[in-house]
Amino acid sequence: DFDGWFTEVEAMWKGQRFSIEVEKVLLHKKSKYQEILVFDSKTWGRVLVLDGVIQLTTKDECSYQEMMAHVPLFCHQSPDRVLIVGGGDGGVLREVVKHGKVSDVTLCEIDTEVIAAAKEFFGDTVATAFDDEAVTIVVEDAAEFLKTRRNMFDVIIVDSSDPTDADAPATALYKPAFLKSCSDALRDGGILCMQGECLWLDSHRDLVKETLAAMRPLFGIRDYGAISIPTYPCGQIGMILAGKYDEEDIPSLKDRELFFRKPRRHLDLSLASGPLRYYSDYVHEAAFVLPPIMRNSLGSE
Ligand code: AAT
Repeated sequence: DFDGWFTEVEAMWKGQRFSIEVEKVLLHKKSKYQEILVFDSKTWGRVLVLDGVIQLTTKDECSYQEMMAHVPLFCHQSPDRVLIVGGGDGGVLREVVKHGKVSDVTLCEIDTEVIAAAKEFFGDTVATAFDDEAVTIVVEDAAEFLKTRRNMFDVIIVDSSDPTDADAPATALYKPAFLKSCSDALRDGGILCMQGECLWLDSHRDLVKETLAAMRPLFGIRDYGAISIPTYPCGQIGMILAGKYDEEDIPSLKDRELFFRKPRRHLDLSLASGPLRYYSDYVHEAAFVLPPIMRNSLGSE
């Protein structure tokens, strides 16, 4: 039934299909947790697919990976210890290690075979920082890993796949218990940045609203920023951001509303291994300028 095209079909975005023309399949196997597919495409570079859902193409991955890393890191005054949840392809990790201030990055990925596939097929593009001396890799379900961690991290980036069904590995990461674990694992003033799905899709928008509501008692400040990415569903994904502050820490409502919307620090590009392709100060600020249809769909948030 293979006609030279990969087509993403998924119940979370029923009624639509996105296809990419395949040049060559490089890997197709089942791991303990999911089906892993890597192929070279005709026009989007090399592609990683998990359980039928596109995780990245080398042509547009820069937008998601750079924003998920740099928006929370530049909102933090002095990020020292960072946790990446998921992200086994190494792309967010590649961005985090560009920050000289970060002395310690832990990546907690459930599926060792995703890391292996990333090293083998994306070693010179995406999986470039696994050997950095600041990096510790943990192969574990992050929902379990975080249960026992307290006041450890300045920034937690949840670069997870979608909670496509009850058994999907990422489903636990969108539950209130996991958000509570993240809050406990952050130091005061710490920042959580979660893969924020797509506001054009009803199922995703409901999930974003539920997540923001569940964050309310745990995090004094919350926000949503949008990212353009052609090969994710509908071409848009978001970041759900939350700050571990008490309301008394930042008494002004305006200051809380604006907290994430301007970078507090700037990347010294001479320290970075190469220029950034998507993130800039302007793009950081622009991510939070949501069109009314999106801002309104988030309700009171
Ligand atoms: N960096 C862009 C790609 C991702 S990767 C998502 C990763 O999260 C996968 O490698 C998956 O194995 C891992 N993962 C899923 N559940 C868990 C868990 N419970 N603990 C640790 N790691 C987990 C994101 C793509 C977004 C797709 C948007 N449609």
